[in-house]
Amino acid sequence: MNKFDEISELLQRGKPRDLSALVQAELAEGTAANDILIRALIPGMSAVGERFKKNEIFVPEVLITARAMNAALNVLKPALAQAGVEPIGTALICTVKGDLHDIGKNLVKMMIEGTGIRVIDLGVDCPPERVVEAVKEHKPDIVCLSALLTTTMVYQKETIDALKAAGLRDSVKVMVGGAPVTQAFADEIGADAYTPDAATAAEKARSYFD
Ligand code: B1M
Repeated sequence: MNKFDEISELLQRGKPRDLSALVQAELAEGTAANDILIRALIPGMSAVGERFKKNEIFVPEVLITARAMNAALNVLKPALAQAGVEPIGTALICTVKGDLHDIGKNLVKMMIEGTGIRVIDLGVDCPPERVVEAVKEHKPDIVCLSALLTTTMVYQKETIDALKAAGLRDSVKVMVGGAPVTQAFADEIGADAYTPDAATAAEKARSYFD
């Protein structure tokens, strides 16, 4: 078994301590954080998703894996985020109302922080009104909305509509993403950008300051 398979295996078995130790050891040996992410952790989560879909595993097992994934992401965080100097701008990020998935959001947050943008994280299950309040309070340049469920994507639209109703829509760029989200959906709801993954989201966010 190669090192990436080993990391993926520990993730799928939901072993946060062993997983964090192995990820740390790989970083110390010079393996790139991005390789660990793309060749081990993300495929591991996809495998868990497949087994969840086929009813081979259930919510408690997926939660345990999610905890292990977040532990591994915390180990990768310093390597993914470059040491920041003065932030070039501010972004708000959240998972929309009704949606508790936070791994993708956390990853997008880390990668955007890595470009020198300060990120304020409103967490999960974030209703449109809370985003509006936070935009008033923090005056961000960008609002990032994550949705993992077909039933919660609609709150990306509702959040954009709430920003419009509050007269704040033109003060921010709205970026949307998450597994069920597409470019067509983003266009339909009037988002400024759709990006399929965290690295592209970070690139796009950075491009607003070029
Ligand atoms: Co849930 N779940 N889940 N789940 N879960 C999915 C999403 C699902 C596809 C599984 C499946 O059936 N195969 C399915 C959704 C079906 C659908 O709507 N199309 C599903 C379901 C049905 C559910 C429940 C309804 C199950 C139930 O209770 N019966 C329930 C809903 C709870 C709720 O939110 N209200 C539920 C619960 C859970 C757990 C709590 C157990 C757990 C989440 C724990 C946590 O996040 N802390 C969980 C998990 C872990 C998953 C899977 C297995 C993995 C998601 C994940 O973290 N992927 C997922 C199956 C899958 O995705 N294969 C599944 C890894 C992560 C790195 O990828 O989040 O896609 P992702 O993020 C990517 C991109 O999408 C993008 O960048 C990231 C990385 O490059 N991106 C953005 C994400 N957000 C972005 C924002 C941006 C830009 C890019 O903005 C700028």
